[in-house]
Amino acid sequence: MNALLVAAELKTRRRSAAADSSLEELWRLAETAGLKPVEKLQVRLQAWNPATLIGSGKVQELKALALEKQAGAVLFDEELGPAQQRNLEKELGVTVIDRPRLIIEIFAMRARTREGKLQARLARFSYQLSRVAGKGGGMDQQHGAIGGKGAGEKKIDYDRRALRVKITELEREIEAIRRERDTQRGRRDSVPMPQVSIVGYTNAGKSTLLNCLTGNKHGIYADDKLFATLDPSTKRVRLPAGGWALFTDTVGFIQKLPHALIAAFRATLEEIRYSDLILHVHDLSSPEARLQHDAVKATLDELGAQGIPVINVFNKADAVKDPAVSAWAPMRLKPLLISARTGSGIDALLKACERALAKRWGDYELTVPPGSPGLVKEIYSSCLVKNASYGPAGATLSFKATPENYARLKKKATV
Ligand SMILES: Nc1nc2c(ncn2[C@@H]2O[C@H](COP(=O)(O)OP(=O)(O)OP(=O)(O)O)[C@@H](O)[C@H]2O)c(=O)[nH]1
Ligand SMILES: [Mg+2]
Repeated sequence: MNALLVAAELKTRRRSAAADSSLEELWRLAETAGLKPVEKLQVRLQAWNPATLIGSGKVQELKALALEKQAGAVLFDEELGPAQQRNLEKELGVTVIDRPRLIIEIFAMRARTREGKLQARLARFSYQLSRVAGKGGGMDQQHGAIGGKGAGEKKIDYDRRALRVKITELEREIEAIRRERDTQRGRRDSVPMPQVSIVGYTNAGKSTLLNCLTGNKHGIYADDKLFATLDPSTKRVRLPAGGWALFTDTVGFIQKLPHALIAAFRATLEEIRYSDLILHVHDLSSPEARLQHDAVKATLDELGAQGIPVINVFNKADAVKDPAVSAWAPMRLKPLLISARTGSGIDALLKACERALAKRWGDYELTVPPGSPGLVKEIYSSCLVKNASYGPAGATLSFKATPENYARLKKKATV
């Protein structure tokens, strides 16, 4: 279906690069949703029109253009009020979709796991609820006799209740899946490998990076699409000194990520808060790297991940001619330039991960009595072993480990 794309801003405000990039991104979002964008318009307004966002003259222009381009949908980069959306649909005679709804629909289309699907449905219902719960403001509430409720209002009450019931059901189901995962995490923590979260703007190359780290090019799905990944995947990665860490690739972020989505994906995104280290992956080749950095930073803060150490990784270094001058990577972020495609900079990245993780790790020594090869192996896989000597009392290993892991291993060595 052909789609027209519209971004509106006030004339009183300076033309912003952010608005241009946001409209550019809407184009890609439309394609991801399976629509065929045919034209994008930037409308500059004297004032917002409460009924249709843009003025009636502009609406007529749009209508003519939609006809000419045979567009079945008009996409707005701004969030539309429920009444605005309805009025515009009536006037234009085509489907009208705003940016939050488009992103939510993409999530619903791309979710693969049960949890992902439930979360996408939850986001859709919360978004709908936020629209029927809006106070007055142009809603078609038909007030009846004084004291009684009009038919319109009763219907709104009914819709609201029905949505709340669905939302509660979905939240319960997601909570059950989440509890199951917490139990799994408990199990995972019994071999406490350090946890590293790979986060970043959508399409920055997070999944490609994880594939590169595991040496399996076709391990997880990576594609030149927005929101290629919705469901997180965790892989074991070997660090240069021989220990292992768990790296998790997760859903990407975007400017104006709808709140309903963050809320619905909270269970998935909260995993980030449990990690020992965050790799914030940037797309060095994007002219919007700076905006994207800010959007990711804001979302991380919203998720409560402020206290976790971050390594700022700038990916796709192969795609820029002179990374040092042609791209945005300020020194204060201590940028680490890599290419997940060619593998350049990956060794340095793993070393940096190891160093960052080692800060949480202390130096320990443990003697494992003879006849426990399993325990020695476990120390090698969950710690950074620096030295090992063998004597009649067993194997004496000195290593770096988290305090929790050392306590656990010590208990095993003494039973
Ligand atoms: N030139 C170049 N392209 C890369 C590099 N890393 C990833 N890409 C490409 O960038 C696109 C997006 O990569 P993904 O790994 O799917 O990105 P992502 O961050 O996981 O994206 P989402 O899951 O959609 O949020 C793909 O077409 C990759 O081939 C790189 O180092 N250099
Ligand atoms: Mg991905």
